[in-house]
Amino acid sequence: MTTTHLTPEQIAFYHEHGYLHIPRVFTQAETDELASELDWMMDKWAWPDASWTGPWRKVYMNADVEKKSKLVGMHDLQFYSSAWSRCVTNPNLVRCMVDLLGANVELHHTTMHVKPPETGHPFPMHQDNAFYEHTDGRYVDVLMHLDNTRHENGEIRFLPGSHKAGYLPHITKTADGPCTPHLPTDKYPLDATVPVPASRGDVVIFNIFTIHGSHLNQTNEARRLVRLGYRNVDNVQVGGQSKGRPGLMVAGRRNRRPGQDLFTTEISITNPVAPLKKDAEPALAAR
Ligand SMILES: O=C(O)CCC(=O)C(=O)O
Repeated sequence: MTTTHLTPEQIAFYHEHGYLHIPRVFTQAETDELASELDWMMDKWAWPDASWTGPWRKVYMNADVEKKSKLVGMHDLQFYSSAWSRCVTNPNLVRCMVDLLGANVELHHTTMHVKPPETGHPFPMHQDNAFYEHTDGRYVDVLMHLDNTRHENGEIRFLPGSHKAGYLPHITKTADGPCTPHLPTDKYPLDATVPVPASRGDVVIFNIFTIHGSHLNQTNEARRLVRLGYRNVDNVQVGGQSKGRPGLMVAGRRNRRPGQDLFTTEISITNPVAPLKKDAEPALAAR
């Protein structure tokens, strides 16, 4: 275990390029446990196909692959597995978040991204702010690696420095109707990006405005990543996934805004216990 605080060089790299690879944040034993819990959730809870929609699919996949390509996904793994609750509060990781976000840090969400073997879903270039819009850039996405990544299984790729331009308009509909938000493939091709391969137990982090994507998994093994989103607690969410939902404070305190009420204890969503057909869930929700 080597991570304590980020070095000044790491912090400067993140602010300059909008991403950072941090090796060995999790031990081998922690990673093994998280991987085994993730496999259990893939079997018992996850959407077997949470693929993104849009015209980009025909650019990055031929007709045969496009038909077969899938993404296995679900949100908020910490609600289903205590090992993943420990993951989101891991002291090494939280120290890194404090170094980048300030003393008061809130967990926003976690999302599983598993690219199944051979035709595992590519991601077109996009900014995560298109899915959970925030007021400013004090939001870090963390990709926790359960597998080693490389070109063949679709490692994460970034457009360095792209976070500095702020939030860009995304394609969200076509003539056929709505599609998953993404940037135009001709202006933002996947190939014109920097690959960041990483090892099991590493994290690769990036700013909510950093443009990124990844290629197809062409190997015969799944590529398992989980995204953990953390924000400075004063960075107010404007729209999208998990808006209005309080998150766990992983460092410091929640400052009270003038007139701010306490959180409600009422649940406003329904969560039927049965029957629940996993594959009946809308694909777009899987972010
Ligand atoms: O899992 C991947 O390869 C892409 C991740 C991604 O685009 C995201 O987490 O926003």
